[in-house]
Amino acid sequence: MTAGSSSDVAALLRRAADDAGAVTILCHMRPDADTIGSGLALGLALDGLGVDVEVAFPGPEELPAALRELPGSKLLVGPAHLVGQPVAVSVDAASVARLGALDAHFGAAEHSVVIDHHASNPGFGDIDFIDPAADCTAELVLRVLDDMGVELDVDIATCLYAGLTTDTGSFRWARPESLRVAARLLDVGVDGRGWSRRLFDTHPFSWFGMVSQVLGAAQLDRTACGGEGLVYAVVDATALADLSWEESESIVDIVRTAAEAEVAAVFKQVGAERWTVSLRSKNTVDLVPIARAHGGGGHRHASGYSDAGPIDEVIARLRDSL
Ligand SMILES: [Mn+2]
Repeated sequence: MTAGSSSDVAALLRRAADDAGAVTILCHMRPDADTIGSGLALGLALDGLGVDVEVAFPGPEELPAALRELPGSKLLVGPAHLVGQPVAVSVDAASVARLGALDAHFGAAEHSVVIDHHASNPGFGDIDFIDPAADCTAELVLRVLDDMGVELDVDIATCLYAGLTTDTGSFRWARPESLRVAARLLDVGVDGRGWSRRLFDTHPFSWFGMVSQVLGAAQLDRTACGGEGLVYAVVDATALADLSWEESESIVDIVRTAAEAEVAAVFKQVGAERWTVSLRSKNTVDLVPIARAHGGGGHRHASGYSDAGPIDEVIARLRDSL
């Protein structure tokens, strides 16, 4: 693996375009707006240059409804129909494990590229363009597109904007560069108001009942984390009922507002005794080593991992590791 720059990635993709080549773009499991937005933006740009493009994410979860409305979703291919092209690009995946079963396509490519902004990313491609100083992978894709000389259109800009606004919490923790990029994308014609509503402010009515149940049972452990406090909630299969999996993703943004706790956790049931854990911290606690200790990864103030077993044991394991 080689630490690479946006211009290294741009040169490789420019060669693919000049040779009428083919590129596979891989997004991470439990796909969010940054991985899909980054993948589709890059896919649309390459498609416009005559490259044969396929974009995919691993199952079993389906694409969140809001992301199905993104331009370029026609480029998405189900895992079973993926060809696996000579150039493979992983977007927003913090490790090869986040590609699930699609890792085989990444490993089999003649040229593999990692574009990501997770601090925990060890690098797993032939070219690793990883910048933890970026708020989102979409910004890194934009740097590649700029280096390729691609002119932004509203469809590409919309996909980038979806990743940007999601990974900055609607710009709440956006760095100056992210706001400059946002202005540029809005100038191209992105419907910022509409995408905020679709991405953050739209839920089925039954989401209210799930939130009520889950928050009503949330726990505050003031002594955890060296006295800095842990607040947590559990979204089990019963609570989620027939809601789509992505409806549980917003819970952590409510739970983390508890004034009494530095760390917030949401345990989401994904199987009989299988859980994904979302972690958030406010100031002092760096979540990267904690998530890594559980086999996961992420950012300083937002990370996650998977665990298995009875929920009481899963919670205890987290508490003991803080
Ligand atoms: Mn991201």
